[in-house]
Amino acid sequence: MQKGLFITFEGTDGSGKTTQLNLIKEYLENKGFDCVVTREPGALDFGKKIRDILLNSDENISDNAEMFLFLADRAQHIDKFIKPALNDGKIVLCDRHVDSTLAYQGYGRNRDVEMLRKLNNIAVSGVIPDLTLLFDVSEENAAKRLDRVKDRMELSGKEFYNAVRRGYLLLQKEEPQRIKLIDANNSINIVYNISKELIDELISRKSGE
Ligand code: T5A
Repeated sequence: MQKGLFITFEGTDGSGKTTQLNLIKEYLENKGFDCVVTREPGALDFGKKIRDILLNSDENISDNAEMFLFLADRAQHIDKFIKPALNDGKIVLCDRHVDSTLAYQGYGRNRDVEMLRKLNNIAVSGVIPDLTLLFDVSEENAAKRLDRVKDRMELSGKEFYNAVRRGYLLLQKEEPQRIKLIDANNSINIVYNISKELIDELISRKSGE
């Protein structure tokens, strides 16, 4: 049985989720919690190879191949890293997880979202995030923040970005208990304070169960 806590950080590219994940890690560690930070794709050696294909390949990767690569990375990551860490009682902070596939491959690439949910369920074999922080940012603000060389996914264009963003907002409406929406157009500090409150609420709720 799972003893730890599983918290995922989601949002479009440039939403600032990695910045917040690192701040939350420090916050929780200062409070004495045992945390591990991880990400999808590419947390493990197996996944690093997949990440390289997905983000850096010049090849014209088909939508199906892209979908299965993200899912393969997740299946291995859950089995070999996330599940064992949760069973050890750790707080797992994960940069992107199942909702990225629904938002990017589902709403972004127009693949059947219900089919993707089923495939996600196979990949995670019963492990569900206790909390998902969704960082929502406008396309203009994200573009300013990502003023660097773009990877293959980031080169998919404005229309794709907006479809992914809308997809995330739909996912949040469907699961408001698990997915908490944060306006990430705000400063790092404001976003951090909101994130901390949501994490504190989760911890006090879980410790009272
Ligand atoms: N993907 C992933 C799928 O399509 N399907 C899947 O199933 C999965 C798992 C992964 C790509 O793969 C896709 C989604 C992605 O396109 P990645 O390299 O892991 O790619 O990239 P991202 O997760 O998108 O991470 P990024 O680093 O691009 O963006 P973040 O994490 O949103 O942003 P962050 O925190 O690194 O910040 C970016 C910059 O903004 C500043 C930071 O200082 C930094 O300079 N910043 C702010 N500036 C102003 N105000 C704020 N509030 C700020 N917050 C951060």
